[in-house]
Amino acid sequence: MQQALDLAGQALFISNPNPRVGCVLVNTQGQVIGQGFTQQAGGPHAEVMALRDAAAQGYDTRGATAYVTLEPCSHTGRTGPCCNALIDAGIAKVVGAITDPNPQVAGQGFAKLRAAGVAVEMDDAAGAASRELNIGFFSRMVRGMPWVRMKAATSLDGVTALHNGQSQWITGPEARADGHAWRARACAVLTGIGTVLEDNPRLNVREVATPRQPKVVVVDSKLDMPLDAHVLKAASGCTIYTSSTNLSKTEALQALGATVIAMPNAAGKVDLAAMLRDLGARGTNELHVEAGFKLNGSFLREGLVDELLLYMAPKLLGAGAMGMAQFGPLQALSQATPLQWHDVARIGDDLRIVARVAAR
Ligand code: AOF
Ligand code: ZN
Repeated sequence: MQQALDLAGQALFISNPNPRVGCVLVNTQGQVIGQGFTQQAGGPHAEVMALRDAAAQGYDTRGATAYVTLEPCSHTGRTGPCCNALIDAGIAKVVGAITDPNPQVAGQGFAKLRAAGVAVEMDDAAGAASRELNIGFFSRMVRGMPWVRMKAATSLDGVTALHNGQSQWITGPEARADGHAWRARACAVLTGIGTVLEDNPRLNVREVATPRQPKVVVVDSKLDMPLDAHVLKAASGCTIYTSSTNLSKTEALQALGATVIAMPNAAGKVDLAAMLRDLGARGTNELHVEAGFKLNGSFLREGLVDELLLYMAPKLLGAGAMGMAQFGPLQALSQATPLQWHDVARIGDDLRIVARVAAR
């Protein structure tokens, strides 16, 4: 099962919005006869890849055990049901890590296997690892919203930019490259119009090799997006959430290939919670937020952030500078956003902290 989990990890940049799944086939002599992991969306699932691997090597799969990091699917989506493929191949036993939260599967895969006489066992420890690897997929399936990961690069005293806006570069090249790997695993990278106007970022993945680029999402209340902004050329497309009804600007952006979605709240800003539900409905598992002070503050104030990905440089930038998010001022320490350390690592000269917002 550990081998299957390692294989699932190889789908990290590849399978979105499908979950990252690995499968290992072991015959009655205890020999590994096939391995596979989920391919790009619309491509074969892990089980089919493992069965093909076994067939390519001339192995007989009858009587074998399949270790799978997610319940084999029972439905026909873009591909056929893996359950049927396993049954047809004569697999005798399936060890599954966790039930597929997709309502189209949700236990029916295991039931179908059992009904066909296949023994089914669960490996709950592996289930926790599989869930963690697919935190965005589970979030989308269970909550209808992506897993929101907010990235920031700060000094040790939490400064993201000087009073004059200067912010490049607080952290070092290793942290920058690492940040691109987190972009690569996301279904979409989100920023605000302020960042687009200030930095004209591309928000694509450059520092690591990836077969697919994340979508780019911009929160742009008034449709201030310049028609020559880099984000409009995003390889996987650019989606703009707005509260503006300016038809000519909307049409100009659409003519450039952008998707423009009006989602206003009562205050005339973009309704961020509704936007997240819409992104969920559009198949966004992990949403990587790389925004400025104001939009970060709105996300945090509205309780919409699941995880902080913080790179901290060993330097102090002092007063008069900007923090990572504008919210507050709080009146009591009890109003703090409680976090839990999830992971701490040293990346080059910087610290990388992954902290999760604790349930209040
Ligand atoms: C599996 N093995 O490796 C993965 C599964 O549109 P489709 O046909 O690709 O189906 C996508 C759904 O299949 C996805 O939402 C999830 O429920 C399941 N993913 N299932 O048996 C796999 N990646
Ligand atoms: Zn499947």
